[in-house]
Amino acid sequence: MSNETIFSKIIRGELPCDKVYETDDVLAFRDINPAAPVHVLVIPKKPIVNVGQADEDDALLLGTLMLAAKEVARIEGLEESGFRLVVNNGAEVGQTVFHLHVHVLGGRAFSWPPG
Ligand code: DGP
Repeated sequence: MSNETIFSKIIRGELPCDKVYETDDVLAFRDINPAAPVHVLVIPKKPIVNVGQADEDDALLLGTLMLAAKEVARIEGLEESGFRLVVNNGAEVGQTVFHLHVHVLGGRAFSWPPG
């Protein structure tokens, strides 16, 4: 199954993004429709659909994604105030782009449980 999404175009530089952080393996950029004062998406450059479709071979990359999210939080000055990481897995829970991404959210108070 092809996993060409809008994020593929962003990774290839065919669509612009407001980049926050990049390595050989991951890219982080601001969400186009921010849900908080800080709302950054961290994605693997490998086109994994979501966590549910990741496999054992992706273990290192999944860890790298979490550490990249932590680095984004540091860059955005969220270490003291805290931040929330969200990973939607499937359309039923709100996934709209089928390329794995970690939402890094911060800069306001959050309630629990999420909606
Ligand atoms: P999700 O609902 O978890 O699949 O989140 C997808 C997010 O991607 C959503 O918050 C909006 C964001 N998004 C969709 N298209 C674009 C785009 O072209 N550029 C940027 N920066 N963000 C996008």
